[in-house]
Amino acid sequence: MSTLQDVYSSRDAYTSAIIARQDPVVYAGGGYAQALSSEQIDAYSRDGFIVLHNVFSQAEVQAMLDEVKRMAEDPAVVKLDEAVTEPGSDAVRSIFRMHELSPRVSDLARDPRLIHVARQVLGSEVYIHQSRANLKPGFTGKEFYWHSDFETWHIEDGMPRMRALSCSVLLTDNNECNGPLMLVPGSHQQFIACQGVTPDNHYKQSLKKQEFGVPDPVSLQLLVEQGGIRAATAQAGSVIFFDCNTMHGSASNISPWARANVFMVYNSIENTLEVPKNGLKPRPGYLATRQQFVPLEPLEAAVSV
Ligand code: 6CS
Ligand code: FE
Repeated sequence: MSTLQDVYSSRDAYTSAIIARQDPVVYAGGGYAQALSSEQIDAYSRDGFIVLHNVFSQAEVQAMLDEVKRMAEDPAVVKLDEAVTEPGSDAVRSIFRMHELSPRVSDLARDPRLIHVARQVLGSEVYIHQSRANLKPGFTGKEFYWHSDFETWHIEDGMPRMRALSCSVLLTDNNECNGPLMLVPGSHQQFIACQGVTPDNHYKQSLKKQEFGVPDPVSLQLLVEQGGIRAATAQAGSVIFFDCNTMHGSASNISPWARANVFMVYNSIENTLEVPKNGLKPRPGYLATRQQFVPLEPLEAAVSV
């Protein structure tokens, strides 16, 4: 194990800190693959996210939404550890490992419209670190508090560096009323080291309602004073790509309109997981791939063979 101080240490003391990012946002100058234009790459690099509108057709979205709804009602799926319920109820909040549970989502993970963006930004081949569907039903869907995904993946999963990105494929319209993803532009340039000591098996609680690995109010206020908050409202079929360290969250859904998204987390094959920090036990494989780091084959290549 390295004796060097971890540049992104967090949850090891009672103080918080703001640490400048030590990693690129776009690797290899954005030249590894051609998917986003140079203007789009610049916007992603500056803001830490980009929204691409109408990437998937209505028919594609409908098929994926039907699949997610079917799975959320299938007792054989609901009883899996992969299915996480809302705090205080049996309603399904998230289903993890979607890219292995669903052939349709397995294809989505390798879809050229997603994977080439990930390859271009991360400057290498990529694999799926985590995938999931989030369901935020009308009236009762609960919030996700502000967080940086990288903070959790670094501390709880041992992801070494900031070289991963998420994409959220919108399966319903995300409007200002149904709890859309909110992001803090520019926040990916700062790492917020969080207070508190992580309890054992923290994921059982955090995936319902996260309380450790969330920013303190002063740091959050500073990030928002610098960058503001953007609600990523867009129609079904749009995709939000965001850096692993972009501060984000979403409010509850008291509107009648359901909000459902499928998330894919791509990690660089050069950034595979090490041991978790602070002596924590590794989380289960359905939250963080650590057995096999196989580069994903884009679907077009697989089909043309
Ligand atoms: O614990 C995790 O890995 C995750 N939790 C949240 C709230 N967002 C990203 C990721 O799925
Ligand atoms: Fe997140």
